[in-house]
Amino acid sequence: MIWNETKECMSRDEMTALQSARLVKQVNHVYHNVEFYRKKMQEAGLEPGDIKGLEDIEKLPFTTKADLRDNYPFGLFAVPKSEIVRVHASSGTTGKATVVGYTRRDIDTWAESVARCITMSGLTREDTIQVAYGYGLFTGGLGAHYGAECIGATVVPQSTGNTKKLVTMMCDFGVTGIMCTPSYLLHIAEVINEMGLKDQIKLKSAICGAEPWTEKMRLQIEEELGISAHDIYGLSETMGPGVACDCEYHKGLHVWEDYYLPEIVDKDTFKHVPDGETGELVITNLQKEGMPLIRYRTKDLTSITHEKCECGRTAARISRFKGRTDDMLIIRGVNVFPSQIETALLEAGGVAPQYQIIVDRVNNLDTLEVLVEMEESSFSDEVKEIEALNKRVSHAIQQMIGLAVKVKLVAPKTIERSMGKAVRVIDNRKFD
Ligand code: DLL
Repeated sequence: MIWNETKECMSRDEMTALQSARLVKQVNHVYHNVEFYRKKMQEAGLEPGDIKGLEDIEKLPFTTKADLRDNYPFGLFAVPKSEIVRVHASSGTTGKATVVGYTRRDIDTWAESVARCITMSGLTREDTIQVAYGYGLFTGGLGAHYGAECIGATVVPQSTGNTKKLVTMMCDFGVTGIMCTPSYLLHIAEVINEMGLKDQIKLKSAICGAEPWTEKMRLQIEEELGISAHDIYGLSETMGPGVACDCEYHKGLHVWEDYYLPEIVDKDTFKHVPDGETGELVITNLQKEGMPLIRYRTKDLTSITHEKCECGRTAARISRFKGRTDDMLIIRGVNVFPSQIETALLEAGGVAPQYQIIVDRVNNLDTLEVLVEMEESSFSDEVKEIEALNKRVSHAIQQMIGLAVKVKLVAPKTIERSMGKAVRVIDNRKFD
């Protein structure tokens, strides 16, 4: 297995040949099994035979999050439902989740992608790994879990929640690896200090992702905990965590190109940009069976290099993410679109769709506050009425995005109006 021999890599020519063969096979698979792709290719005047290898990739149309939403829930599945052994889901822009399905082989492919990342961080079957991503529809928990089991490590499926308990177990179980969001790991480091247990932890490596973070923050984590911290990238649409991860040199994230074909396109023209130039990352699933995506526009901005890394690996590297082309926020690892909050406000009633989202980071934990204007008819001096409205609005938002939120109701017409685009989001966290 490749994750056992992490540094024995293919040459670029071998990789290109493998990618070409897999692309041709994948295009045939989706054309014959997914009406959406068949129609899209026909509209573009394409037949599967027109795609003979990587050189033809730009002929293929893109796939977007909207396509997933329009085909909700199972319209993009490429195998009979009986072959699907798992589904995951993440936030859609308006409340409808985007659903992904996996065959048994997909679960293995995914586990192997994550296993390669864990191995690259230096952890082995001798290690005990605490998985502190959320378990459930989010791909973080189970994705990390299966990857850690795949290398034969002892897995502690902690999930998120009680941080003191997590720290106690970290000490008692002799945990040597942790997988969680970087902001949560900084919070865990604080709790370790508060509990006076710094001397007792045995952590060696952390594999953190699911949200943007800076090199400065990575170094801070390494210093506070005396460990090596690695950046893992992925998205539920194309599988989950494990598309790419950085090695011990931390000079970009190695993409597992035999599974995920990366392209970087100009965010306006959608044409390929040269290596080193920033653009939108587009991913094609080369090996996924259940719901393969062809040229999926991730909306994540990065650049790519195909130069061999100092570590010896030949896998292309993408740079730390430089932002997104859309307005998606990632709050405590949860994806939130401002439009979801707007939808929740309209559903709750009694408030105007005039709002402002304020995101901050307090003690290394993200906080979310939403200022909402009351409608004239619900504006009153009755404290109880206002409290009831606040509760209803908070509940509606929480139901929609799955995160606790502090709602502050304000008088009608007090949120500053903008001449152009409304300023919906004030993000006080620093990512650069
Ligand atoms: O966040 C999958 C994941 C779980 C990745 C655990 C890594 C670790 P989604 O919820 O679908 O899936 O969110 C995907 O999160 O398009 C990026 O915008 C952002 N993201 C994920 N990893 C990173 C990272 C998971 N390392 C979206 N750096 C992606 C920056 C990241 N952004």
